[in-house]
Amino acid sequence: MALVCVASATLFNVTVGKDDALTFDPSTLNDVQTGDIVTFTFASNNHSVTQSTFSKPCHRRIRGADSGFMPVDLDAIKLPQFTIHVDNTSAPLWFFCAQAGHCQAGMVFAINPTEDRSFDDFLATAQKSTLANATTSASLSSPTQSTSRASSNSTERVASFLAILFLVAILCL
Ligand SMILES: [Cu+2]
Repeated sequence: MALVCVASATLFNVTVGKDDALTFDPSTLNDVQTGDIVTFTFASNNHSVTQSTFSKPCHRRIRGADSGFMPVDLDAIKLPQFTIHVDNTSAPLWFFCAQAGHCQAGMVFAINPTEDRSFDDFLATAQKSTLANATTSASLSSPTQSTSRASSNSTERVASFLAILFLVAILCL
């Protein structure tokens, strides 16, 4: 019963650094619903998937999701993965690779971009970002952002997983 309900979450797959390129493939996901799950597979190099904001594509978002760097051995048999449980889709979610220069090279990713806040605009802002700011850690200057966040650390991931289970339990009753 519970398993049937869990299966209603949609699973999305994104490849990071496919064919040694500085890309997320695909670079956008649309129609992602709360409760859906996005799994990033790191295919090359040493990338990250790090949550940012629309206006600052190459800055880590405070308390945003962050895989950290995911180095991939040249002869890797099992590629590293990072999973995000999307727990709020009231606004688009924005991400970049935190490796120096990669964001500026266009290594950015979006969930549910809109016409107003499009992937193309996000990408253009990323490409104009100054490199010096690429790895700036959280400055506590803008706590007023809306809280449309994907989960961040493992504790929060567990928490949102439990939240999903809880929702599923309610839906199944
Ligand atoms: Cu990268």
